[in-house]
Amino acid sequence: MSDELVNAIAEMQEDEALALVKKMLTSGVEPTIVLEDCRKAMELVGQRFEHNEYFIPELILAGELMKAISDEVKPYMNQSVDVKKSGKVLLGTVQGDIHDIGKDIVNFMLDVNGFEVKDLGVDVSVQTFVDEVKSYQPDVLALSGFLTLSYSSMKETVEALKASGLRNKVKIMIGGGAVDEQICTYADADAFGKDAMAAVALAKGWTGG
Ligand code: B12
Repeated sequence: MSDELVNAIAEMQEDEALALVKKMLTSGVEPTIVLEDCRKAMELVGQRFEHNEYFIPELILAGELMKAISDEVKPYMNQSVDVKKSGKVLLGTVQGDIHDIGKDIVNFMLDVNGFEVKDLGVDVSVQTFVDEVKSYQPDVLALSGFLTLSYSSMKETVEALKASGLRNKVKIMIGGGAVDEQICTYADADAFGKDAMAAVALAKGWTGG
């Protein structure tokens, strides 16, 4: 069934994809498997975009479809994990970047795993992150970014926190798209996570949650 879902999403067959997701979830397939299929499908969409087979409208459609699927998956995640608030996470997509599908998955995975999450949305300015770290006092700051240009926004955000004397008060994790260890070193974050489960594992590791 998995390949079917990957293909339906990548081919923009919206109704078929949603029907398959519902069928998988009601027949007991783990929600994380559905999300992994979505990730594979988005990789295909990205490749087709790079090869000029897909254009911006397809990216938008894929984005909307991912959001609809996330809404289907969310209630199943809630059922599968025990809820106890174990720390505060401040989350946002960095300046210049409006990709939020991955961030939203990170948000709900942290939420269902017991974290209080404040989501600042997309294209969040460096100053907003600094102000919010000051007032919300999160245990963890989670920066998301999918564009190459987001790496410098991540670095600038960390630098601004250092300049404000807040850097040592918060653990910083970064993620999204092609973010890796190298970007983590470049931005001087504490860790990077390749997916939402990694985000949860990092946050738990830091808060003892
Ligand atoms: C959908 C999409 C869009 C949609 C976004 C809709 C939305 N609401 O988010 C729209 C149409 C708006 C869009 C716009 C653009 N896009 Co776009 N987009 C994509 C696409 C196809 C999928 C991204 C996605 O959502 N994937 C699904 C999620 C679930 O993926 P995921 O990485 O597995 O997510 C996990 C991890 O990233 C991790 N994670 C995420 N955040 C965090 C944070 C932390 C702290 C941690 C630990 C983990 C973590 O957890 C997630 C869940 O498990 C990608 C291609 C791709 N393969 O990624 C291109 C892609 C990212 N886009 C690209 C481009 C170029 C653009 C545009 C510049 C196009 C244009 N010319 O206008 C604009 C940029 C607008 C802007 N300023 O941001 C390029 C980026 C190239 C680059 N290196 O800079 C890509 C890679 C496509 C490509 N191959 O060329 N895009």
